[in-house]
Amino acid sequence: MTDDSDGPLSVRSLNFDSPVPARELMAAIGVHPRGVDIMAAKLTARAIYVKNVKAVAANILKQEALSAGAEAAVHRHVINCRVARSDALLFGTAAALEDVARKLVGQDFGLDALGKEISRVLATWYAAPSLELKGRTYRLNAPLIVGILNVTPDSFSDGGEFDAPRAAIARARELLEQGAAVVDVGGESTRPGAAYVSAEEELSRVMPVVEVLAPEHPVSVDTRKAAVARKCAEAGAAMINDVSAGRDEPAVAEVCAEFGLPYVVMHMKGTPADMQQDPRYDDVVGEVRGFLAERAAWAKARGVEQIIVDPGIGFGKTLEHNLALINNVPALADLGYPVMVGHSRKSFIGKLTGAEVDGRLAGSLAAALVAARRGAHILRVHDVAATAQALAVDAAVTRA
Ligand code: HH2
Repeated sequence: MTDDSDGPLSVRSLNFDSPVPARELMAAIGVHPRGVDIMAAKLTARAIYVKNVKAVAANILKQEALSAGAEAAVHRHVINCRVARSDALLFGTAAALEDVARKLVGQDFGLDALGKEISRVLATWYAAPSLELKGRTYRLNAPLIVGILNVTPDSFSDGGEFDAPRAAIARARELLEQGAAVVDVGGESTRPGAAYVSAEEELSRVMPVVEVLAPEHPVSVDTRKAAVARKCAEAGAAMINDVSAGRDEPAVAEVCAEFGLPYVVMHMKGTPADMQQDPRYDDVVGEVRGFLAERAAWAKARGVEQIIVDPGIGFGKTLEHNLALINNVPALADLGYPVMVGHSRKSFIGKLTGAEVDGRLAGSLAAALVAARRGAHILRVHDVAATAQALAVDAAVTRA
């Protein structure tokens, strides 16, 4: 192709999964640095799901969205107020959505609060949270890997493999060398149908490992029990991972507050004993998000400073629920807390592919990459080396 100028004129398609190459290209074109900032916000379209807006407010939302160059899809009877309320799908470039939020602030009919909430959500899209573990700060703009170490006789994947302390400690060191930032030590299996373990029994399993590792390395402890959390915190544990989110023993949160430890609150419907008996939700993403927001606020009110939220893949969820939660990590990340995803080797991969537990590596890596691209900040995995490699290649290719 040519025009009347000197060189050939050409056109080609680009893909910008990450804004980094686009910014670099704009700089190479010679765009003013301020222009790069302004235009980067117009690069990709994103969507926000607004639930339960009054019809009058939905009409205004639609008008403001259109005038900002965005869109708001609302119920067709909003225009004549034949419905009292409507959900809205608001979408456009980040720049346009910011404009919509600004225009809503100060308006009636609940639009002021909506505008402020949209602004808050938009801010979470750009600022990666950070996590402080044993005095070291991790900026979570790339996923942190948490390696799983179950010192149990009955965990679904590695049960019985590492229940002797020496084997467990060696395995932990291996996970750290392979790229885990943290090792999550668990002394009670929470697989579906698992039996309850006493605090004494759990302590006898985890303490020999935590006592050796925690003084040197970031160790997380996967426990629902305050007595276990406390002893491990005293031994130097860096984080507490509570699959009951403080509902079994609220004092777990107090231990985290007292020792200044990050606290993982995970969603589970029911208990490990009954959670897989016909779990039902009207809106799984909305309900899990609401639960995590409530538990995070609860932990914060008890003085916990660092909170991590986790949708609890496989904990009271069908295959469809698990898939929806992994695909909708953005709906969890916009709560403003780091999001952990624990998909590794779980049964949803078996249900999709027919693979047995020890044949689920490829499926686990695929889920890890999708979760990471959707904005998961922490991945809890068994296969650390393979996950680190997959993430490194994914990050390098999308930045090229
Ligand atoms: N999954 C398991 C255990 N603890 N903690 C968080 N935060 N998120 C999870 O998804 C999660 C978790 C279950 O997996 P695993 O530890 O491999 O098995 P088991 O519970 O049988 O020990």
